[in-house]
Amino acid sequence: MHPPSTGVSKSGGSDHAGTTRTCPTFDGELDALHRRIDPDRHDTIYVVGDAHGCIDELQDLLAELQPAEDDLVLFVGDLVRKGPDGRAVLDLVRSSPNMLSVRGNNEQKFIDGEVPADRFDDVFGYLESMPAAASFGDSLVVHAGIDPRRALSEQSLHDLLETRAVPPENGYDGPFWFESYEGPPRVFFGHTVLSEPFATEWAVGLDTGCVHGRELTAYDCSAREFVRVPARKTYQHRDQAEIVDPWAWADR
Ligand SMILES: [Mn+2]
Repeated sequence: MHPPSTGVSKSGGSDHAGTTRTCPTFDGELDALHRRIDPDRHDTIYVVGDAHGCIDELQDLLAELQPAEDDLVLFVGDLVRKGPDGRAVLDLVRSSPNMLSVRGNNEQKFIDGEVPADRFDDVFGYLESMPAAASFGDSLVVHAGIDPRRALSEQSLHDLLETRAVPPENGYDGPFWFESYEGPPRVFFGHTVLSEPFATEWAVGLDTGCVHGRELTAYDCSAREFVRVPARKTYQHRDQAEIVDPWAWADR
């Protein structure tokens, strides 16, 4: 039997979205790339998984969420690449006062000049301004995850953008970082394509492979539930071996 895929376990107990108990803190370069959000400034915070240019599905999701001006729509990054119109997704986020995204490994590829970013030349400054982490209360939003073997203060930018399985291997065979991670903080993440979203006391996985013809998912931190919209089409094929059942490890 799988645990329920929505909400916080009873043992979680606390109000993760609204109560400031522990402020996640980083050191070094990540300290400057950490955006602290005052949850009291927002009515509801929604955290959204990897959009990868799926602007139509993002509009569908926003139509479901109906975010107000005093809500915050917070993205786990990878707004761009793979899908139909990354520029449209980035433009929507950067022009909306109630939206913010941490950077994903795909934004970082632009920043590092690893891939051509011709259509993003004029917004390069915005890409560089994207934080690597955002936090509210004792919740933390990063693109990929954190290395559970080390303290938050010992994470690198690479850790936050690329972690999937616990090193030395970092592929789709696991063991995944969220199997052994115990917070605080509770970490919201994307990057690893999941067969369904999942929430445990310490991790909330939101990349449900929209660009691969699956779903775009948000977590409503007030209602403590997922909001999911289907992809309109498959923009990029993905092998089943690279889609993780987030609960498989719980049965091991
Ligand atoms: Mn991604």
